[in-house]
Amino acid sequence: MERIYIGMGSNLAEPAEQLRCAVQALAQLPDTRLAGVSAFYQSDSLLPGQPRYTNAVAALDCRLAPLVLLDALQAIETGQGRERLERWGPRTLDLDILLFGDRLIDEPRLKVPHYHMQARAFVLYPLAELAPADLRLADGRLLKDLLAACPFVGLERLPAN
Ligand code: PH2
Ligand code: MG
Ligand code: MG
Repeated sequence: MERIYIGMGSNLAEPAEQLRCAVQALAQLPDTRLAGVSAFYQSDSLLPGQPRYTNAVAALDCRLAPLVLLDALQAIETGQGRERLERWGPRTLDLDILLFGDRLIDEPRLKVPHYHMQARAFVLYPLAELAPADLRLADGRLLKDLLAACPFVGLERLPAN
């Protein structure tokens, strides 16, 4: 079993409901145990002119190979109405593999640790709720150093999932 952290985001069609539905789907993946879900957080989109996002992180203990998991996540996104019209367009559901055990993955379809996660408060703060305080990414960076460099700005932690 490897510990995997999934970043979840939605800014269309009842985002919090989309995330709750995605959590149910993650819990049903084969060879996978859902180990935790962070609080939900709202923030403005990184791209102006889009609805606000709701984001969270899920922890999985999983035996699937990385690209098999990626296929399964894309199937969940598609099942929840994700349309791939433009890069960074608004979406009903985005499921990103943030960390995959202690693996560094550099495949055309999948880079892990997830690119840009170090600069995204809506990824780091929910991740920090689930990950051990001394978590070190496969590339050597410490989560607590990333958090220290990424202020908790523009994030609204919602009271309940
Ligand atoms: N995802 C994007 C673009 N902008 N903004 C927020 N707040 N949350 C996201 O998940 C997000 C975004 C593309 O993946
Ligand atoms: Mg994303
Ligand atoms: Mg994505």
